[in-house]
Amino acid sequence: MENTTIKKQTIFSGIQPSGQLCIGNYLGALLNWTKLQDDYNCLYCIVDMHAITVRQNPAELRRRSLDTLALYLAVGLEPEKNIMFIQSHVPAHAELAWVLGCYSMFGELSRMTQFKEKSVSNADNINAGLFTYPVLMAADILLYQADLVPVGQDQKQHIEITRDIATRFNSVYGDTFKTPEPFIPKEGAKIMSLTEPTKKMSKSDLSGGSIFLLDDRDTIIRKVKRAVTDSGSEVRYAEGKDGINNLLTIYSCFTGKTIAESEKEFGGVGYGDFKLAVGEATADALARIQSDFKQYLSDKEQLNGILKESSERAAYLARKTLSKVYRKVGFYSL
Ligand code: AQP
Repeated sequence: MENTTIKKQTIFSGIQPSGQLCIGNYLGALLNWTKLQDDYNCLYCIVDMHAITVRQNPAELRRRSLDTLALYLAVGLEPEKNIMFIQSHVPAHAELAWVLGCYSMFGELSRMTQFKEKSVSNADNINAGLFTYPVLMAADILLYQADLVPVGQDQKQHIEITRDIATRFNSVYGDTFKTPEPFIPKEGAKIMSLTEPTKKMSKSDLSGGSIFLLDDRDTIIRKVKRAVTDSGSEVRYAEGKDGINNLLTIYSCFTGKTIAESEKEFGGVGYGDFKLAVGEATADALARIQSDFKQYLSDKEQLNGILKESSERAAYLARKTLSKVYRKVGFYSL
């Protein structure tokens, strides 16, 4: 019989524990991850080293790192199928980032949209880590020779620079890194703020524009009711209707319906009733995640066990790439 065994491809992605996770993180990243766990070798990281590029409260950062793992589990990521670990537990990330920093150009890092945006929102703390964020992200991905990186649209530029850094390194030293591809969901790739629908929803926005995965039902419905829409009255996906487009996207993602089906369902329905339906669909979906989250969080020993085993597996894989890189650049080894 013909051998049809095909080696599974590797996937790497991560989320910063820089705030409560929002439905942007869920629909743009986590939901997509759960669909990949059977067919790929998946590594899902909690990127605490990235998080400190913006000032964090230490106690909260520590707590949120564990909350994030409990959320990974609550959305359906299984520890047997995925390596789920905390970035700072695997020192190879920082080590490779230093080397790659020497193959990353000031000009290309200056062009990163996230750096420009975060320089505005953190004008009092435009630190070097914020600037070299994409280099650390490149290290995260390249360490595991990832084939695919499932991210929201906002991270596409960072995958492109990762590819450029890998190609540059490979052209000097020969084949060392696999050049990864971004893997962006068709729907939910960019969930927008409810209060400013031209801006992406973000976990660090506390002004009411973001729905957090742990928000209670009333809060979710109240936030959606207050969502900015337009002066029209038709629930239709169209140019210039950013608020309605965003709500339609959220509704379709949570109900599994297409945008066209959702438009049809709300034909002739006013914005008020539509918003209520979006709020309820969101709250229903999140209620299931929240109850599982509480259960996982109550067993700290289990969470620590997963982190320990996963970081050992990740460190083993990372070390292989790092040793190769150190040899190629000429570091003396004992
Ligand atoms: N609004 C969004 N729509 C779709 N996907 C999104 N992602 C984030 N926001 C949206 C995706 O979530 C993953 C993790 O993001 P991150 O933690 O690396 O940081 P981020 O992109 O900077 O997310 P936030 O929520 O905006 O964090 P803060 O507020 O701390 O800066 C990524 O795959 C991202 O694409």
